[in-house]
Amino acid sequence: MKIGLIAMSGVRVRTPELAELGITLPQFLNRGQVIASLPSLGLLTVAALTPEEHEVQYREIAELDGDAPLEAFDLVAISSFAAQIDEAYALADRYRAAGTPVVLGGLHVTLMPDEAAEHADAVVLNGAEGAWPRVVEDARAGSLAPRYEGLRRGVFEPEHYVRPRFDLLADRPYNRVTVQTSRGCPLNCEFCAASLRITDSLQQKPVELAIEEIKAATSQIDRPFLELADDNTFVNKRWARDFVRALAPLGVSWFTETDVSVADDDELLDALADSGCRQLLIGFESPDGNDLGAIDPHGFKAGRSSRYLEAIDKIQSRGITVNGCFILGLDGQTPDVFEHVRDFVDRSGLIEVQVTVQTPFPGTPLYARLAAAGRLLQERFWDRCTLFDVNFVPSDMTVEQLESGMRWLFTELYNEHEFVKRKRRYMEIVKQRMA
Ligand code: B12
Repeated sequence: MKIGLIAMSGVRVRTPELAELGITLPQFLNRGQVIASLPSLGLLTVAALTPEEHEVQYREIAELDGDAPLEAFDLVAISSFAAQIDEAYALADRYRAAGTPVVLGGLHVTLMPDEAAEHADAVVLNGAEGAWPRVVEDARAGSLAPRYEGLRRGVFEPEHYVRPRFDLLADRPYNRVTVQTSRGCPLNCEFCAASLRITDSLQQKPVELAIEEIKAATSQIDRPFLELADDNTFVNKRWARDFVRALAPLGVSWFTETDVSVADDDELLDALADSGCRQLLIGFESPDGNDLGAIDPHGFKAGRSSRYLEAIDKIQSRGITVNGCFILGLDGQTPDVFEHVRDFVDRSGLIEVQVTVQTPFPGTPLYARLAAAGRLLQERFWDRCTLFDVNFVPSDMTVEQLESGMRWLFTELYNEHEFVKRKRRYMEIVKQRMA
């Protein structure tokens, strides 16, 4: 069979005022373009799980063109997150109308399988591992089942693990590549709609496997930049130290997402500095720490918030920038929060900042809680699951206050003057440390 693997790969903001800001604020736009060039690691994994006798073609669609002729395949597999799922469904409907069987999978499909099943011959829940070879066999035999369940644990065990088909990226003009070293995260934040939702517990790749994969992923790219597609890379500090030391000799520049406890481990921080790590993205969520409530079920972030500044300093003084993330619209936040975030960023020396709005992704505990309280603006708003569009009624401000406050904060943080100021301050911190 000739199998088409199609990734919906756009970036999205629906609220027009914010979309315009994105276009006019250079720093914000640049980051958007960099991120938008990341491939679908999910489908590269599906490709690797495909028995060799079948041909696979990997495609990315950023903007759906409903009139474009359909490329001919014997089987189509589509991956999308919530924001582009309606486009994925529209494409699936077109293929099915043309007689081509369609399989849908990924995070959103796992969380909303009944909805997805209306647009597919088969849906795959959880990881493709443990399911995809059966799907292909059944499709070849013309007997697809409506639903398959892939693995929620053991995905990196030798009997299930496959190395994603990075060779399918050979001709791409981008130097960014992703590798996943773990799936899941013990923090279990209420809002999380990432790999935590397709795993029962943290799944960690053995160090050697992760390193071999990184070598494969970076080998065919000129000056590669590696982004780890993990939810929280350094949960296990012993694993982290071993991994980072093994990564250093590869000479790759890299980035990952983790929690603030990375700053508790000086040995790890020193190893990170020597390993080519350029930036850590850390979810601080709130500058105050007293408004985290249900989003922080174990009180992990609230308990550490008084030491955020110290943590940022410890990391950045080693020459690794911190991209600090803050969520706006949390319960208990009043309109003061926008100034609080701006002031915190000012005091912290953070060089990069990511502010997003609390987003009730379908299938998450946050969605269930806000729906039960009648606080969702619409019941179905998947195309607005962008992390920038407001979809719920905040507890202590109006929707309009949240939207306009976000716009204000965007212009305060993402402008050339502020960026240069933050960069200078960062250079000072690094210089002091070196002295
Ligand atoms: C890389 C990335 C991107 C790339 C995606 C490239 C692509 N086409 O896949 C780009 C930059 C384009 C992107 C865009 C966006 N992203 Co993004 N992105 C990520 C990131 C960093 C890593 C994802 C990844 O590679 N995971 C590793 C792979 C192996 O896992 P996986 O995709 O789940 O695949 C496994 C299973 O799900 C399954 N599977 C997946 N697809 C399929 C398909 C089939 C047929 C089958 C059988 C199985 C299967 O098998 C795979 C192997 O087990 C995550 C954050 C994170 N740390 O995970 C956010 C994340 C996925 N993104 C997110 C968001 C919100 C966005 C944007 C809306 C941002 C914006 N404002 O534009 C857009 C939406 C794009 C869309 N298509 O809807 C959210 C999504 C939440 C959700 N449930 O929808 C995440 C979780 C981040 C977050 N903060 O919450 N993103």
